Amino acid sequence: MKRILCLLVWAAWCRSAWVWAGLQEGTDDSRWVLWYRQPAREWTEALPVGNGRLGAMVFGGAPEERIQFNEDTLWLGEPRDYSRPGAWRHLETLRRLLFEGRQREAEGLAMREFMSVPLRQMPYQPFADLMIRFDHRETVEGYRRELNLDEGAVRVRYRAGGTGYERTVFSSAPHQVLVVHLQADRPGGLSFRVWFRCPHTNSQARVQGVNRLILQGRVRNFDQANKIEIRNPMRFEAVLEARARGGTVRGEGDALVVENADRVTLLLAAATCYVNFQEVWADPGERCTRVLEEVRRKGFEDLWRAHLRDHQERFRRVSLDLGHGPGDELATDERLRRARDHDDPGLAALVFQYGRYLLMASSRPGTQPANLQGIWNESLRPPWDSKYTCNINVEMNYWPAEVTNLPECHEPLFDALDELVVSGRRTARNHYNARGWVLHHNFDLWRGTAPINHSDHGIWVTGGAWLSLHLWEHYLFGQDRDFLARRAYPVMKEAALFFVDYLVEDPRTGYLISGPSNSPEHGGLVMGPTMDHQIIRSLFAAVSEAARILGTDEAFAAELDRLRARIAPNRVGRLGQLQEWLEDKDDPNNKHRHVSHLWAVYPGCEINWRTTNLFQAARQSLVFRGDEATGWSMGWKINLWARFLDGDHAYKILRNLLAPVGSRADGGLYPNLFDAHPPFQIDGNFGATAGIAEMLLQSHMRDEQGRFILHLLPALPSAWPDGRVRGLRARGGFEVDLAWQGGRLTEVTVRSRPGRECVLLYEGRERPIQLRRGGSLTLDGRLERKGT
Ligand code: FUC
Repeated sequence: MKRILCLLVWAAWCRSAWVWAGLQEGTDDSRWVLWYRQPAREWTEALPVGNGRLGAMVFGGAPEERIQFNEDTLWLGEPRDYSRPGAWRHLETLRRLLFEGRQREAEGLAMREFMSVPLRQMPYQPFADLMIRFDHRETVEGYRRELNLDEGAVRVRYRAGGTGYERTVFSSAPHQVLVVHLQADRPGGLSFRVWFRCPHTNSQARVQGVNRLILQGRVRNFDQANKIEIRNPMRFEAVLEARARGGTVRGEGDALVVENADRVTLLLAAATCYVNFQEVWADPGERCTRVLEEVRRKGFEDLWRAHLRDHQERFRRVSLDLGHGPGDELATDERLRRARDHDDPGLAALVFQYGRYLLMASSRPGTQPANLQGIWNESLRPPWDSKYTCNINVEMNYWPAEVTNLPECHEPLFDALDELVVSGRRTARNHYNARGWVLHHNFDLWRGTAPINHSDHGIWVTGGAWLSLHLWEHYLFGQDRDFLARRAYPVMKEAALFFVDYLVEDPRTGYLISGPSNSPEHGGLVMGPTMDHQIIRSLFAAVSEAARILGTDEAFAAELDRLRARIAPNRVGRLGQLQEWLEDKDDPNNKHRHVSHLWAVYPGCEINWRTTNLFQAARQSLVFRGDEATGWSMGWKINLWARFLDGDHAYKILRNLLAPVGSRADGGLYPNLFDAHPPFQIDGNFGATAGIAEMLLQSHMRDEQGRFILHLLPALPSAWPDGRVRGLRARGGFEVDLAWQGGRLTEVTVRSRPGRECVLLYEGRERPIQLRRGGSLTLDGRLERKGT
């Protein structure tokens, strides 16, 4: 009898704990869930969690779980300068050869004398897998695996041998640990073995005390070509602590064995010796111990609550409803397959929020920026080394940051810029004998800025200029003058200074042009690619405006204005297209994935609906490039069609993206909704999120008085007749909520933190509004005050 009573009490407790962990504090909205009826077999089916620094892919297996984890500073290599002293002596010859039309010779000379030392940068590395083997049977029932975006947690539930099991996994930003919480619905029902599986040969795991596992290692940098081991100071360590309620925990070999526990919390700390791009002296073991010491008195509930608070404060800033349909009821992989042939507005909204989730999980203040795979990587040789490619990719990662209300997630990029300035000054001096700083088309953990890989695409000079404009955008959205003065302006100014020294007069036209450079990855080394000129003009304009706002550098700003007017302008070519190069040689049948010369339409804005001819020509260029594309290229095209105010065309590209990999275009989504280049590359996810925002709200234009124009529903596709969005940000320091029905705006609310004027624009109707500091205003679809 007593036993039965005990069991009843236990069952009641368990139920409340169950509900508590799963639902109570959780989502107000079950739509933000990716879910599946089976564990992941492939890495691209596993579900990502991350706190910006420590990321994991949860496979959700039963009876064996694999949690593959990463730490964002575990890379090959060591601090070094990649620039080539004396390279600048060849600059004039390179230019002369290119002016004479001798591209091959120029590329050959550049390969010999002008490239980075060494030629390639270093790859990002996986850390290890946390393996858990349960002692229950192979066959399970009622299996469900989910990633709840609103909670920032993966949950797995099933029954085996009459017992219900649940595990919850999240990566805590406030406490810097990965938390794996396991429970069974039967007292003492939890028995398992947990161990590390590490892909690095130079690593060992051991048990420490009664409930800790330690993994220590060093990455190996083996030069395959020359068959030599390269010096490698990068050390790493992970510590796993098991806290069990009921039952026992003991070490056995290099594993921990848990027997007959009621519930268990596994805490994983992981770190490397990386301090910054020039120093690698930290003690990773000490870092892990400190993290675990800080959570010594915290129970699972404390960690969960702190995580939820931190996560939801950010995630819930924006909500989106694009309508509903049968897809809403399906498991995510089934839903994706259905989306190949059917509209699924709920899936579009889910992918939008997933991009925001992935940004929060891979880029938080104090971490490394999101790389080509965010922070998630299982390979020792990841595609393109999972570095930071700057001729579109790393920028696209940050396109959603401002507009989808996660501006602090932009910060890791700004920290990286501070380091890139140091390295980029050396490259500016050694390669161009120029002042300021320059970044070519890639950087890595060691902040390499010199031209890498091959002279036909590596010598592209506007990476730093483009990234500097991210600082400016952060200012435009947030209106934080202090940020502009302290962080943005110094970096932007020096980026511009480089081009003051670098730009060269075109002997044929007399314009100032960029070169040697290239239109990213298209057409080889040239003088005067259009994209460079667009970026440099935008940078000069931004620096000059910033100088005026800050009341500084008057002469320098005037010089930039003068030079800016002399840079080769955008040109319309023989086919009515926007020329990608100085020469009118665009091939209308070329479907190249890069659409670099359209930079001025998006993310730039010098070509816009006011510059009618160029706008039309840019549109024609995009038509020539076509709708088929891979991951990030689709992301870019969605934004471009949104800027061309063509919602249905933007939606057409989005539809190609919202389908299983390879089914509608080269790209598409994996079952876990990771975007495929292919293979997985995270930029496409971020491009899609930004693109959906750009379809609903644009704020890149200003009126004659300099007031930002908030263009409402500028590219709403007919596939989303009814919907609402809350919390998008607009330039000028505004936040916007929109509602629409039957394809028409029904309500708009605008809030202003700093208190500013702006102009609302909807279907040709303009309405200036003035908001007080912290004020808000709600208008109807005719832009009249509600109720009047
Ligand atoms: C750019 C692209 C490639 C790839 C690489 C990481 O260079 O042209 O397609 O995305 O980045």
